[in-house]
Amino acid sequence: MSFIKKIYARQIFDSRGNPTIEVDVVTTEGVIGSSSVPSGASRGKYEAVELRDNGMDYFGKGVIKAIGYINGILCNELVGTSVFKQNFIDQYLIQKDDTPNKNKLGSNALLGVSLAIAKAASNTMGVPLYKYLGGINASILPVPMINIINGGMHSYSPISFQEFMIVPIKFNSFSMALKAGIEIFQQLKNILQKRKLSTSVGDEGGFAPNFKSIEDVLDTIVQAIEETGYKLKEQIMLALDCAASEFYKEGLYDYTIFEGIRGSKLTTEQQVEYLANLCYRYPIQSIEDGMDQNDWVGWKKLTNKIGSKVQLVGDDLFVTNTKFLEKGISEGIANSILVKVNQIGTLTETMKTINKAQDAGYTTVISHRSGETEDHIISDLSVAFNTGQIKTGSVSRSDRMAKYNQLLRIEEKLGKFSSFPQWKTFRGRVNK
Ligand code: 2PG
Ligand code: MG
Repeated sequence: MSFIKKIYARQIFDSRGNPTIEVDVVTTEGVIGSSSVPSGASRGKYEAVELRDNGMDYFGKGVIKAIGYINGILCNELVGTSVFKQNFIDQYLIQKDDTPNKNKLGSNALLGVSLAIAKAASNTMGVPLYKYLGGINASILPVPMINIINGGMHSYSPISFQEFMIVPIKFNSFSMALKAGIEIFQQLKNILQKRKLSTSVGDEGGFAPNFKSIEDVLDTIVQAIEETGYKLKEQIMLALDCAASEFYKEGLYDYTIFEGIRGSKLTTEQQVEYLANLCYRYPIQSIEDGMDQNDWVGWKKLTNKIGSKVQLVGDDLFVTNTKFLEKGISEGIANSILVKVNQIGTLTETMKTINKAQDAGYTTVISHRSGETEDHIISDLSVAFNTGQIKTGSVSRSDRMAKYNQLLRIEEKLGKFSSFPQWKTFRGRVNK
């Protein structure tokens, strides 16, 4: 047995230079488990609440209050508990907060502790985190959805959709898939330079130039894939995160918010038609948040229209919460869920959501946040829980590369026991 001797939190800074929390759990044997907490920009309305100080410092974004809860009450009450009691500790954290959206102690305080406990436990056993959590079942490397163009809330590019991703779908290993993604990203840079467009990057490390339209972005990505010598559809598919809740205003999908006068305002029906049309014109394998988080009717229409062919991922819609996911499953809405640990606040609840989705035949995509740190825990979680897919930004900037690099280490460690699911991890249209 190994018991908690001390829990200590400090303020560190994320990839956008905003304060966040790092937690160390120290055991009676002197082992340390550390974790840090990510933060989103296009947050879902029903996510667990991130506690901020709202004071004078850091434009209100300080996390000193949340740190106070960790170093005070949570540390005092958890000292002496075994680090192997993850369920018990998570249950304690949930009850201590005792609000439906964790707004009392803050999901950032709870998550920091929950994840650091798991790290302390795996370090105590001397096994990697993916092994500690997943046992001998942990062997599937995730297919990455690589976000090479950043729009929406993640950049100043005048494009409504937040993420344009490439999906290296037909490769024999994670490392080969990543290689393809990196080469396409570099070729995309060459193309942008030739067009005299900016190659500076947005919050998730993807380029964010002044494109003419959504179609211009997609055509340019297709050009990069083809010029790199990879086969569109056969080897590389496309994926989108529309993050539509960010431009749904007064009952319309309002493209003028990000795109100015060249944008149009679409009704729910027109938005469904537009997305279906894009899937007809481009090999789009996956669309996340194509509809607003409260437009369940629109989501149903989209699912009926293209859900048998395209992976439809609920992010703001499900917020990693079984309550919303259950509604989606029972109403036949979407067919996939984005999983973000800080949307729900504890490791146990994250696991429950993944299990529920997998039981219902929904695909699962583990995801970073736009504000990240060097912590690469989501890579371990993707292998431990067999999510099959990961979304962790572009292939630039260390906050994003940390996750890919950790997956390379895991792949190396698993050796011949690792597998890469290719198209099997997706639902719907795939060129096999
Ligand atoms: C998303 C995420 C991550 P954010 O919408 O899927 O890409 O963005 O962390 O800003 O909510
Ligand atoms: Mg999203």
